[in-house]
Amino acid sequence: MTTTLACGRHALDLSRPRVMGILNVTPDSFSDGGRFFDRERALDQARRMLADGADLIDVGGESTRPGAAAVDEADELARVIPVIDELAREGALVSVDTMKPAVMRAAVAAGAAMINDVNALRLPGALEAAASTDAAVCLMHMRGEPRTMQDAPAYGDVATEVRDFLVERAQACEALGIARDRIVLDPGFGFGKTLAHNLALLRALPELAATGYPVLAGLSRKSSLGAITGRPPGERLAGSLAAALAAVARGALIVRVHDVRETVDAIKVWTAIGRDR
Ligand code: 7PJ
Repeated sequence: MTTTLACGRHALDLSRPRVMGILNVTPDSFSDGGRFFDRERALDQARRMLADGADLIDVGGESTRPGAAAVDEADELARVIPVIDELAREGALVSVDTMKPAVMRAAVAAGAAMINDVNALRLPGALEAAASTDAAVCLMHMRGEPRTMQDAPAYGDVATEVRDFLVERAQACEALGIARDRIVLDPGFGFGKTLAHNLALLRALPELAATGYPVLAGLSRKSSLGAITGRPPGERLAGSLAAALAAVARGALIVRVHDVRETVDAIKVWTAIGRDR
């Protein structure tokens, strides 16, 4: 089966796994260089990830890490729109990581070709905002909200609950006119999940892929890898590569990562070995 994801003016060929580079456009707490400095730093990092083989760049201006506070809409727009505009002008396939309908619309108007929503378009107006564009949408499962989601999350059968939720959200998208070939599903590793939940979701990834929607997996540097290895975020590269390959081997077609160069190499080797699958 060959899958092509319709992303606005781009068509992303998913006949092999693709790498999404993570670009956080948040104020640098170690500098007082202001917005221009933050923007140039972000653009440099995005260009480096593209040169390293990233297929798309996920631009985010709101931290959704466990415990993070919400960001004001005007601040989020001011952070992400200039960066999206410039990267799209340079020809990159740009994704916007946001929950807010107004940011989705402005980002697509500035050239974003994918809307990546950790909230699966559940905020009022988000479904309609996405449907008003021709961008792809990544629907991610999250239990609760970032501020409190790691407070004792509990499930019956986590893989089934996550899959059923995502298929229901995909159907809600299709009902509003978002074509099936624009939809990506993501189990949302670390978003209201314990280590055991994350491992169960990874093992069950083939069942999510069997829905027929392309699957995106984001495990890069996440705390589950820290729990397994005892390493802080900056030392989780090896764990992140193992997790990315495990996800790809179980059917993920896009991996969302910080370390693009290393992940691209790992997937190239994995793909070469598996050519005759
Ligand atoms: C994810 C995301 C993820 C998608 C973040 C982090 C936390 N979007 N945004 N999937 N994670 N689709 O990168 O550690 O797993 S922010």
